[in-house]
Amino acid sequence: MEKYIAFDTIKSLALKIGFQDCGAIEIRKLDISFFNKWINAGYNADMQYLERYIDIRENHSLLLENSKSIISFIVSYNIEFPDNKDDNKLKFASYSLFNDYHKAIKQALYKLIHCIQDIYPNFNAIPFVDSAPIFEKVIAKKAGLGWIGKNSLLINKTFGSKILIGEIITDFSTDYINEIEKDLCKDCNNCINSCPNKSIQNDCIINSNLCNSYQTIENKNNIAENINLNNHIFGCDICLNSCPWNLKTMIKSSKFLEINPKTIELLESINNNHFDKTLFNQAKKNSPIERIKFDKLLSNIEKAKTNISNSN
Ligand code: B12
Repeated sequence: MEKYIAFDTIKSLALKIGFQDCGAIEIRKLDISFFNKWINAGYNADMQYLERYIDIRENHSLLLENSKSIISFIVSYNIEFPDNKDDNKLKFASYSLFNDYHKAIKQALYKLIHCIQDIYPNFNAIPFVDSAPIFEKVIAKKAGLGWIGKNSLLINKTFGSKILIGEIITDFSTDYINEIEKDLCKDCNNCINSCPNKSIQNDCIINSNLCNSYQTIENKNNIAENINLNNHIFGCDICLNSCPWNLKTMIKSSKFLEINPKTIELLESINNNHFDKTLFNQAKKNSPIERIKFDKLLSNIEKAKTNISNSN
């Protein structure tokens, strides 16, 4: 029997589950010379894991035997922490307002795969979110879900760039996208100009060494003196918040992302100077902030406060 599924079937199930949109491409080898240049320039900082599995980066089909297609999905998260609206307060990146998106999106993708298998029992697929050596933004762009903005993030015309990406690789063929979105950043340079550390080297090229998101989450060593956290103590949304496409979005978040009230409480108590490790431990459960240790949070807070007092 031919292993084919109509793309409309996938899309209507995905929208019902809570994804904002999806697109499909035929799985093909990628030219990763751009990535190699990025690594050779040292822009991955200490994220050595990015240097591994180059064969899979080049050829995503190695992830599933007889794979035919990658279906890319986007999930909206455009809501802020209440404290983030006040420029004088310390901030968490808005994706950490919700339960851990890796788990939430993967669960939703498994749900989708099971719904498809109810119709096509031999549908074979593996879901991925963030952690696999997959070029998620490039795949999403090729699947017609948006364009790559100057801050290197995928921007969707309807949902902006506060979107997360997940994908499934399957051995079924489907109807592939035949038109990609054109680049609508045009002459806007808001993201480039807004970064306090000038981490955007050139259109689309991020130097992680200078990115507050890297510094506050991934950097296990002391944050360099020249870095200005600009009040950000977990992740950073400065380049996203300066993007006009994030002001136009109608849907604010996917129904399967749940707000975690404990992280709101944690941020408020940090801003009121009365937080402790117990609250941190409660807040980090099923939250993106689980990625850092309590001591790292403390040193981020200290660094952000030093930056604030140096600017006064
Ligand atoms: C490493 C990483 C980081 C690093 C490096 C950031 C970076 N821009 O690469 C750090 C820690 C700094 C980071 C920060 C953030 N991240 Co991050 N990160 C990743 C990760 C794991 C890998 C990205 C990667 O491979 N980078 C290497 C560079 C070279 O590649 P690239 O930027 O993906 O691709 C560019 C080039 O390759 C080039 N290119 C041009 N033509 C072609 C053609 C081909 C064939 C190829 C291969 C490439 C290519 O264009 C691409 C776009 O610039 C992805 C998940 C994933 N598996 O993709 C998430 C991901 C990119 N991050 C995400 C998020 C949400 C963030 C933050 C917003 C979190 C926060 N609020 O703090 C910030 C945003 C900072 C920023 N402006 O990038 C989302 C982005 C969603 C979106 N809308 O695009 C992703 C996709 C995770 C997910 N599953 O949703 N991140």
